[in-house]
Amino acid sequence: MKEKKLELEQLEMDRRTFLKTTAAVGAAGLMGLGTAQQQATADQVVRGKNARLVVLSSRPAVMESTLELLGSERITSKANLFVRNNIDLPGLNTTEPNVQPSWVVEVGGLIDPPFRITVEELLRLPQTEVTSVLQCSGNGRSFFNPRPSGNPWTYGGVGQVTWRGVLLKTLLEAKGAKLRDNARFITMNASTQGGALPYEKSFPISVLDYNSAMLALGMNGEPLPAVHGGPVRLVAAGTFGTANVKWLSKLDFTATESTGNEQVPRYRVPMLPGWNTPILPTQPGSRFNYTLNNSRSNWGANINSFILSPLPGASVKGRLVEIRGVAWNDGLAPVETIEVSVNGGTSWRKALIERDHGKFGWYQWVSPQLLAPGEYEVMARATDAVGRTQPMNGNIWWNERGYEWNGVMRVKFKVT
Ligand SMILES: Nc1nc2c(c(=O)[nH]1)N[C@H]1C(S)=C(S)[C@@H](COP(=O)(O)O)O[C@H]1N2
Ligand SMILES: [Mo]
Repeated sequence: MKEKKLELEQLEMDRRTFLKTTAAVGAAGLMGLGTAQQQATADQVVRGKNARLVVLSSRPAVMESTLELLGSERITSKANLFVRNNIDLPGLNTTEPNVQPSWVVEVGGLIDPPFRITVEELLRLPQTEVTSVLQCSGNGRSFFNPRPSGNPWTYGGVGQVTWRGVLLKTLLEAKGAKLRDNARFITMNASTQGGALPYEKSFPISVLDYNSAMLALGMNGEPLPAVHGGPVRLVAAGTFGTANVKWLSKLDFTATESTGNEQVPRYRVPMLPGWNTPILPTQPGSRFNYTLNNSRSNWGANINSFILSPLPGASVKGRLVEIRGVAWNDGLAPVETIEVSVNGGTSWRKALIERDHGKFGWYQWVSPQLLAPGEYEVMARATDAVGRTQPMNGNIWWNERGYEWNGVMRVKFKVT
């Protein structure tokens, strides 16, 4: 028990040191990519991005948003949305649309008949809108101890956007295409145009029913920005970013999941096979030999919540302090409660859910607290209708590649 507590304190110290260092030199300095002066700013790496995004890598482009920016808008604007490219695609590093009406998506595999469809044709089919949280499964990686390798995301690898496109179901209906009985997975490929390597990912076919899986052509009321996958991207609401394949060129219905590098060993957590069952705990610092059978892909997003106000280190006026934030999950069950503690977890109080954006979006919550002048640390913990909740110590789910962090967030601030 004592050991656990120490571990927690150590984790918290690492986190604080990390946040301080990050603020001082920029995450790029930590990655050894160069000094803060040499590092290009987000708007220089991707045209149209807010310069305040934190660049984690400039080639390929990887950048995260900040708690402040996430708290400043209900729907994350294209300027403030994180970017995660596995491949350097300089020609697509812009938030402008990628206008290519004759772009083709090939749909095949275990489907009759297979077909090809252009972006122009997709735009003529019935369009659906869904607001959902897009999050990199590596978000929060830098809070794991010991720190796994990979981009050192803090909290900014996430955003809430409104997608517009053609539901896969609608598309199959429009084409009169029927799945064969042995179709179990949707396996997607990104375009290899511009010399890009193939990016191949699979989803279990159940995303068709639960996740509003669509070929997205628009984001936040505009054509899909080039850097976010324009002209067409697969979006399966409620799932982690990784399988939401940008620049989609091929979609196959398959009996098994892809064995490509992006499916295994990358983007997996140790566990028994299945949809969104808990991660198998592994010893922090240990190695794990990922196979399709002893691990699963990052699929449904695990439940999480962020405190967006006050910001870490803020000084706010008492006595009435409104703690604000967001919570979300995979959309399979509603987020029911967000509990807030301002005394280190001794007591918790239910926050009020002020607004939601549908089952795949953020639940915005507020917790009014009467606080005398002093120093505080606030925590928030979300729980959904089937009892899924966040661990107090996110490190219990430590995994070699640092995915799916959802530990309870702690924010220190001052009341004057
Ligand atoms: N073609 C392609 N699709 C991709 C990726 C990629 O590198 N190439 N990265 C994936 C990952 S890991 C994430 S988190 C999301 C990020 O989406 P964004 O860059 O639009 O924010 O895209 C996913 N789709
Ligand atoms: Mo990701």
